[in-house]
Amino acid sequence: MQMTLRWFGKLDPIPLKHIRQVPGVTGVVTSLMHIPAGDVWPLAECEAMRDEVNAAGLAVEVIESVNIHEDIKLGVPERDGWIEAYIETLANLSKVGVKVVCYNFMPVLDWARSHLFYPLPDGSNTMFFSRGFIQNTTPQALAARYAEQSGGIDLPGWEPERLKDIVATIGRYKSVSQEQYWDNARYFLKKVIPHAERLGIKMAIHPDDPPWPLFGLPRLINSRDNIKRFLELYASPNNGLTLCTGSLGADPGNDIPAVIRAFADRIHFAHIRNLKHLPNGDFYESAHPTSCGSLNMPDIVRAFAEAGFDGYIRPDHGRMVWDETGRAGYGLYDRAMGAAYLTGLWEVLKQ
Ligand SMILES: [Mn+2]
Repeated sequence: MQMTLRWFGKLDPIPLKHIRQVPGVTGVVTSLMHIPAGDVWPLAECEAMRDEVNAAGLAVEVIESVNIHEDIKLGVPERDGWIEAYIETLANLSKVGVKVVCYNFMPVLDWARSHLFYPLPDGSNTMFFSRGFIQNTTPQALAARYAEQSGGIDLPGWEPERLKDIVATIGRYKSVSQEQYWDNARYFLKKVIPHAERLGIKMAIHPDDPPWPLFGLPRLINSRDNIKRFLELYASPNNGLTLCTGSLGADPGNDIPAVIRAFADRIHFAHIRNLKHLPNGDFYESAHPTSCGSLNMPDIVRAFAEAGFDGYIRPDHGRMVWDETGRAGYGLYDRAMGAAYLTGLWEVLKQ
């Protein structure tokens, strides 16, 4: 297991030297967030990213995310050009030592929450998902709400360039059925995975967050059965999974340790965090320890340890504690506590 933290490059208020001081963390997971989805990541920028991280004594072997252009997800003829660009980005990343690329195949919207800074009784705040709120809002209203709440920081998956045509983009999906969406994913994998194999890059798809449909859009990666179906679309170790306990775990019907055991040889990267289910189906992102949420964290880490997992992990989102401000879900303090907690579990379970 190699412990990492996500870092947002020049857009991140947290300096690499602080991440370097979190015990057990040997690398960061990062991306070139300023490059619009679909455009090639220039080699020079990939090299500069690697050099900056390495100079801080950290590795950068996992990228999160290389976003997929909507034309690929929609399956329109223009997709071939975007797929070629995607492969070129993978080639440039392989040249700077990247081993794993985390990505998602969610239409238009990445993750969604109703609240970015929901206050908890202990005085911390966290991201919250209210089913009632989301059912009664629109994507535009949600984007405006994030813009207002996020303190001027671009959120991954809710970048302004992605949102400027949000209504029109969602409209384009009206003619894409769930089965057509599976076909579009298969088309992408068939074109990209042979190159990932050649380049030594393991593709690791992130589950849909939350793992149920939003605004009538299709969903792929939300259950054990659908993960199996996705991995079988292209049988290769390079067609793999990012196991995100918080995303899959938002559905209490998903048995996370069982999913880990079922697909261990295809899991290249893991986001390990806890969340708290509320009786009405809402949830919030809790502190990492078992006592704070609804997931049994030793059971999850044990499933990885027993499978001989040697990939990358990171604590996922954290709460904002100790008056820290910054990017929702990505303060330093609570994620550092999460990393230390997971490192402790790992030490015990590997004995
Ligand atoms: Mn995740």
